[in-house]
Amino acid sequence: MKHHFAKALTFLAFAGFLTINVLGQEGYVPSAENLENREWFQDNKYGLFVHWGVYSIMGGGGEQGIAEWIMERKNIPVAQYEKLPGFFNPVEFDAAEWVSMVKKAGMKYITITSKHHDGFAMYDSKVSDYNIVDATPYGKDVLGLLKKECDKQGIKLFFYHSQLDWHHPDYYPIGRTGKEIEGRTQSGDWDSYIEYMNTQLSELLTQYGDIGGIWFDGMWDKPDADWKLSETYALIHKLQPGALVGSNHHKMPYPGEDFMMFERDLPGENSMGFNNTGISDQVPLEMCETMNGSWGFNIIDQNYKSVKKLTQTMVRAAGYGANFLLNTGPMPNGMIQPENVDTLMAIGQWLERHGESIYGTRKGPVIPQEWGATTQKGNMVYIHVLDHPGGTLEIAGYKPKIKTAQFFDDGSDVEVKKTKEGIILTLPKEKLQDIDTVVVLELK
Ligand code: H79
Repeated sequence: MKHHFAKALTFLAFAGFLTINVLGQEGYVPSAENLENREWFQDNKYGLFVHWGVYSIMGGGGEQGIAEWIMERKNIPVAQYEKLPGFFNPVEFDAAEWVSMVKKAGMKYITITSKHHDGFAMYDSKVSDYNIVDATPYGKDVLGLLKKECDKQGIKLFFYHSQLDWHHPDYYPIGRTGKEIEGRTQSGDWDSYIEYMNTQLSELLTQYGDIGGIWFDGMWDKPDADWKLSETYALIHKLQPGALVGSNHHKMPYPGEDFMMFERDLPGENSMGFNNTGISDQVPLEMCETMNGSWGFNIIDQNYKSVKKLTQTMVRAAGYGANFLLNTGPMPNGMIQPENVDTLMAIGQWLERHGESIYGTRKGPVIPQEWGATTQKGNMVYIHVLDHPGGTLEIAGYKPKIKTAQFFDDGSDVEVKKTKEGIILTLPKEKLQDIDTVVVLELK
């Protein structure tokens, strides 16, 4: 009996130990500035995700579905991959042009890779020479240049930072990916790796002024490792209490995290198969999506999603109260793929006209349905009809007290009938818009 009891105690102590180590910042209380930034984040809704690194040179190696993962997917030996920085010379990179494009697109922030899984730092890092300033002929700190321009044009900058690292000698034991890459470390000190990562994060949080936040990815590579999240998150919140921390670990947010993200997936829809943990109602949400099938530059991937599809996804995300972080993989010369620029400009035009129904809103009273989604701002409700043949649209379970109901595009009245179940809108075919027929309800 005693023996069992002791065993149980040991187990409990061990479980507690694990919990403490796996979870983030226990007892985390976000600063006032942090809470303000969460509101800013939710009000501003739309950002540009940028996957740019030395992998961009390879352009996926002529294969669909490969870009920033090429080191792993093609098992390029570490010593050979290390040659890539020597070829990285994005002479056409123009931060002002990028940020102007972002502004015209109606985007309000940029989230760019400071380091992806390949371990290469795209900024001036002092703790390792494996970075754009020390290891490339270009020699300039592109993140620094971008930040200056973002400040000038009023765009927030976030950093995507990979916890997974196929290059660092102390990333040991190695995780579930990159097992076949020749030349990866055979031994190493995990604590030193965490320290290295924290030092790089300190650099990112002290070298560039106020940043929007850190977008972590890759923890899933070693689900059972001691990531010491508490330490990392406390460090970030100490250096910049306003910076938002998020992690793409496909779990409910840990304490210390300030937003929750969904990769290529509307919140709760789990179309990727790994976002199955539910939706937090504690922190802001964000969905990220690719314009074709790749994050980093892929030279053959022409599988572009239409402007209509992407805009509708943004609207549906807003209907869940989630931001939309739309990705581009800049080319190795530093320019944004022209096809992507065209798409961004077209979505920007839609937003210029319809932004009122997206910016500053929160999720609406009716969760997204086949036919569309709803958003809300004060006593204004925006019903976004995305997929409907016209005629009557019944919204069951919603019984608003309506003052006025109008089509957003021409201000004409919308016929609304109240029923026992909810409301029925009449949508004449000639009023339907190709992308989104917005009906605005002013509530009493
Ligand atoms: O940066 C982009 C991608 O490179 C990165 N996240 C986006 C934003 C990304 N890495 N992996 N994935 C996306 C999907 C891969 C998932 C897998 Fe696994 C990793 C499959 C097996 C290991 C995680 C763990 C999902 C399933 C198990």
